[in-house]
Amino acid sequence: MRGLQRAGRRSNLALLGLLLLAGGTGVLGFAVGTPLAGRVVAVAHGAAGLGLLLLVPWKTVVVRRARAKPPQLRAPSAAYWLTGLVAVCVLSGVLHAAGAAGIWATSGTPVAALQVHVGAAVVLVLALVAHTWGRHQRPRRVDLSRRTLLGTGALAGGSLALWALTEGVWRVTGAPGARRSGTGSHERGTDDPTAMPVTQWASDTVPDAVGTSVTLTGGGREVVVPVADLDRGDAVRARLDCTGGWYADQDWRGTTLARLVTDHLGAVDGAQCLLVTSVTGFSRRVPLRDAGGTLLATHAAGRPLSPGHGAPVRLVAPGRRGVWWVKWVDRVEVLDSPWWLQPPFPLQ
Ligand SMILES: Nc1nc2c(c(=O)[nH]1)N[C@H]1C(S)=C(S)[C@@H](COP(=O)(O)O)O[C@H]1N2
Ligand SMILES: [Mo]
Repeated sequence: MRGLQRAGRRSNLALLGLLLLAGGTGVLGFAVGTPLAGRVVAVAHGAAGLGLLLLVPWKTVVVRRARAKPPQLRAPSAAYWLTGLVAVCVLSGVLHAAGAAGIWATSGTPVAALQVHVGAAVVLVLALVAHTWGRHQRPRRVDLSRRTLLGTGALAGGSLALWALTEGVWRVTGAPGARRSGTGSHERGTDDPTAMPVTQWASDTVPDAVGTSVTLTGGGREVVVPVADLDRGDAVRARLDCTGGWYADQDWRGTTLARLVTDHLGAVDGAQCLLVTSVTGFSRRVPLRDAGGTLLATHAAGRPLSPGHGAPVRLVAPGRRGVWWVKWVDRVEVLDSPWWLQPPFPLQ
């Protein structure tokens, strides 16, 4: 009985650990944009999610045992809800990874599986908090025992093996999943902006009217720069990688933020970051050190931007996720406060 209890406690902790890891890497995955960091986070996320499947047999024992207790001591049917939610999360995650996301797409934006995944995950977090509330497990000596460490290692190894197995399946079957980027995104519309999805972060919409200039402020000065003066031939090939699960590589053209500021304002005392704001109010603060590689782009693949993609001018922030690539830029402000003084993700 003791052994069973300990096994139950251990599988509960392992379950919670994997869920926290899956949730944490899920959120982090939205923030990383570079190939290596994206890869590490995406692998950890996939392995943690699939590792949950390895715990199913053990958790079944725990739940069965709870059922055998008098009703007032039983885990409520929350267990079934949680199991269902985890199943939906894992299944939609695997479907997205495989590349089956487009199946449910109705509006041309093939992100449905991922939306189901994120939606179910949010509900799962709430349900999990409700379920574990009052079931505090105080850390015990045994948690650091050799056996526990071995068990943790076995679970980690098994999870990674499961993840590798799915990747192998995509390769052997030729599923689109085999061609995903390091962050886990599927390619859509590289070198063809017309085939690239038009995506908004949350509640923003394509504006009816946009300006024909960008207002630049800093050091107590204000300059209105006509859009026509923004095509300075600064070019960069960069990947727009949306957290909705797709990416596209394009040749972008316009002017770097560094050149914009130098040309029109010169040196600005105490400058720390550049606040780039859309006509819609959507904004991001870009660190000054990135200004040389960040573009105000007027063209993609040699053609002027389409309205959906941010015409007449948008931000191109290489190495950062799509959510940083402010569309329909209206204002650029040189600020003497740090770039990280902003919510990690926009609120609109
Ligand atoms: N003004 C504004 N800019 C925005 C967004 C937005 O909602 N509003 N969404 C961002 C997100 S999440 C992405 S992925 C890209 C999508 O660019 P696209 O529609 O040109 O593909 O724009 C970014 N720029
Ligand atoms: Mo996005």
